[in-house]
Formats: sequence, structure tokens, C-alpha cells
Amino acid sequence: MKSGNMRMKEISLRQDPDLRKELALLARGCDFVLPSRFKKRLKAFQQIQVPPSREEPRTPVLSQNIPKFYFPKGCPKGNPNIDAFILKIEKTFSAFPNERATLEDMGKVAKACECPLYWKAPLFYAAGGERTGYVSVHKFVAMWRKVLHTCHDDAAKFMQLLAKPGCSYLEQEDFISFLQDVVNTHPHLTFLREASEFHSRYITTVVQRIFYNVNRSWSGRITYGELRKSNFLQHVALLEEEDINQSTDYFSYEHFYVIYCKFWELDTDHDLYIDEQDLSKHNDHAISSRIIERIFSGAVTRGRKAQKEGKISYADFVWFLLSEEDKKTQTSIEYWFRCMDLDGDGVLSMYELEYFYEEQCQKMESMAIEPLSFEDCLCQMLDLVKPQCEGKVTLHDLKKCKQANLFLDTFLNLDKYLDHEQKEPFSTGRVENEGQELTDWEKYAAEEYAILVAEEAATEQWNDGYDAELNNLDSDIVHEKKYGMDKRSYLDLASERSQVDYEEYEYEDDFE
Ligand SMILES: [Ca+2]
Ligand SMILES: [Ca+2]
Repeated sequence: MKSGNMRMKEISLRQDPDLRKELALLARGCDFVLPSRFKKRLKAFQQIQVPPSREEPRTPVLSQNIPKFYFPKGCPKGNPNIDAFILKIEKTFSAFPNERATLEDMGKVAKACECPLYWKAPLFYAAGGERTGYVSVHKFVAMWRKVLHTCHDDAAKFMQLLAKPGCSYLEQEDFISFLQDVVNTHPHLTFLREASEFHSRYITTVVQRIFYNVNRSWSGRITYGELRKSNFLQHVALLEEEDINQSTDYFSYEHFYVIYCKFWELDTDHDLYIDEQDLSKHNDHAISSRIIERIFSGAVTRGRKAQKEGKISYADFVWFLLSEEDKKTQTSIEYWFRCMDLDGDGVLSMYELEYFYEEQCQKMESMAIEPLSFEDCLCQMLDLVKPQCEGKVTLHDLKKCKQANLFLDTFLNLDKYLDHEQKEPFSTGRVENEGQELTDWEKYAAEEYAILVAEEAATEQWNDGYDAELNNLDSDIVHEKKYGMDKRSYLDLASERSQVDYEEYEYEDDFE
């Protein structure tokens, strides 16, 4: 009888699609944290001795008949004439002294390989260029021939060039030499080139944005599939044609400037770390302290190396700001969901929602605003999200409802909650047409950039006027003095300090 029960249990476990999915992930070595309900079931599953099945013989014949359908390195298309490609590359090399290409020559080599221009540094380093300062035609051709034989699409090729030997994923540091080359040679980054202490800040920002958008699994390792599904390589290709600021997902200098300035305002001692108090000052204390506490408890910084006690790094701040200013993206919804799911069971319970709403109520009362009761607020929110399972909001529900920003701000950001209440009545259920519209992040970054530039211009004008004619304080200048305050360019100020503070600062610090 007992064994019969075990057999039943085993069958039901094996048929459970969720468990099968988790087991498949485990088998692939994914570094996932299993929800506790799965852990228990997994244990039960592992304890069951599976007796060899007598009545179901294996059918090895099948595997021979099924054509190969899994191509991690891209599906081979036709029969490319690799020798013709190689001939073209050899011809390009023949124009260089001793048939050796330096990093400066690699643009031409990249074009001969029919790759986007900014693949030049990855091509150079993959052929061992950093050891000698050049690559010989033989070394390069051997490297590229192997790539052409084994990799059949851009994602596979790019991964092969950037990944560490034997790795089939990309980690944060794998992008550094590629991005340093973009900084060193992109025509729209000349002013950044002169301020070498900011190279690492720009590179950190772009790396975080890459992982924010591409690494959908939050594993810290970008896979072939993730790279292929993302728009990252299109953005790399566009780097040679467009204004870098058009790359609003990754490379925009203006976006970097906004993110860095926002951090700089909070990081008053400029050690590139901020604590809970610093972060709570963001947007004039609009964000609930309970959610800030969650950020500092590691709810959304898991996977990155241990941080300084009680602090988050600039890299973490990039994730925070992107999530805070655009609550409609997949990563942002995941970010806040992780923060709000206090017990980590994959569901936002009524208790968890009440915990965060309580602080919003207290804040409203202190501002003499009468808050909705939790019950009324909950009704509104459940109406908005329409969870599949009554009384439990899942990540899937939030992503599906298209108005996750309204839901999240209700519990996390009082300013935005009050804004939404005035501007967009929850009841309409209107979903904006998102065709060519700017994203919330793009709108925010454009507005903030305009403000920063205006402040800087005002300050410069004030400084010039002040230097030229101390006595001639006309009304404009008085105005500037009043509103421009003593603010000077953040970059100016920071670079003055950098001579003392940042001299020994290296990229690695940003990846802690
Ligand atoms: Ca600090
Ligand atoms: Ca929960």
C-alpha cells in the first residue's frame, strides 16, 4: 500500500508543470532561488526512488529521427563561402605595415568582416591584441575562421568575441573594454574623453543599463537567448550612424548625465555610496521609507557582490532610478514587486499591501489630506489589476494589467500617487496608445536634462558677469544669482574634487 501511495505521489509531482519547469532550470545550472513551496516539493521529489519502469521501454530510435532544433549559437544558414570572407580580410590586412593591425586600424577590419564598426575592439581583443598592441593577419584569420564556423548569427558572434574562454554567457566586466573603446573613439563623446575620471562612471551606467534591459533573468549572466531577444546589438550597430543620445536604452550621454547628477546630489560625501538617509532625499522624500528599507535589505541587489554595510553603490542607484522613473517596464515591475513581496512567496498579500499603504496614510494625514481607507484603496487597486486569484496579486497580474505604475505608486510614492489621482482617474481603465510615444523614462530624462543644462548656463552667465563687472549687477544677473544659486556644473565640481577623491578609483569599484 505504502509503495502504491509513493507511486501516486511521484506521478503527480512529475506531472506538475511548475515543478518540471523549476527542475529543468536547476538542471541547466540556473542560479535561481526556489520559492519555499517548491523547495519542499523538490525535496519530496528527490526522496522518491524512481523504480526502473518495466513496461515502458525506451525508444532511442526517435532521437535519431528528430532533426536538430536547438541552436544556441544560431541556426546555420546555407553554406557561407568562408574562404571568400577570409580573402577580403587578408586583403585589408595587406595594407597595414607588416600585415599587423593596431586598435586604430580595427575599424577597417570590422568592416571587412561585415560587422558593425564598434565591434572593432571586441575583434581586436578576441584575437589577443592587448598583449602585443597589434594583431597579425594569421592570428586574426584563425580567430575569425573559428567564429564563422561555430557562430551563425550576430548574437552568437558577439558573445564569442566578448565572453571569457569557455563561457556561454556575458558578465558585467566582459563589456568594459568594448565600452572603453566607444568612449575613446565615438565622435559624440569627445568632451567625455577629456574627463578621464568620468569614463568609469559612464561605463558603469551603460553596463547597468545593458543588464537592466537584457538580463531578463536577473542572474548577472546574459545568455545567448537574452542577447538575441534584446535590442542591444541593434543599438551597437546604430552607434556608427546616429547621435549617441538617440540610444535612449543604453548609450545616451544625456541620460548618463542625468543619472549621475541625481546620484551626485544624494551622495554628499562623494564616496560613490549612499545610505538609506541619502536615498530618502530623492525627489523630496516622495518615496516611502518602508520601501527604501527594503532596497537596503538586499531585496533587489541580490546577485551583485556584497556591498558596503548599509549602503548601496552607484550601480545599484542606476537600477533604482530607472525603476523609480518608469514603472511600466518589465524590469521595473519586477524590481518593485521584489521589494513589496516581504516574505518572498511570489505573491503580494493583503497584509503586504496594507503594510505599505499604512505609511502613505500617515504621510497624507500629516499633510492634512484625508486618505482613502485601506479597504476602499484595495477595492480600487484590485479593480485595476484584476488578479487571477482573489486576494493575491502576482507578478504576472501586474505585468498584464498595463497600469502597474498606478498600482505601484499608490503604495510607494506619495507625490506620484496624488498626481495620478488628480490627472488620471483610476476608474477609466484607459490604456495609452504606446506606439511612438516616449517612455516615462525618456520623458523624465529629457526634462531633467533640460533643467540641468539651464541651471548650468545660468551659473556660467552669473560667473562671467560677476567676474567682468562686479558693480554692474543688473536685474538679470540678480535674477540669476537668486535662482542659479551657487550651483556650478556638477562635472566641474566633481572633477575638482576628483583630483583628491577619485584618483585611485577604477572600474572595478563600481562593480562591487
Ligand atoms: Ca556617500
Ligand atoms: Ca508575499
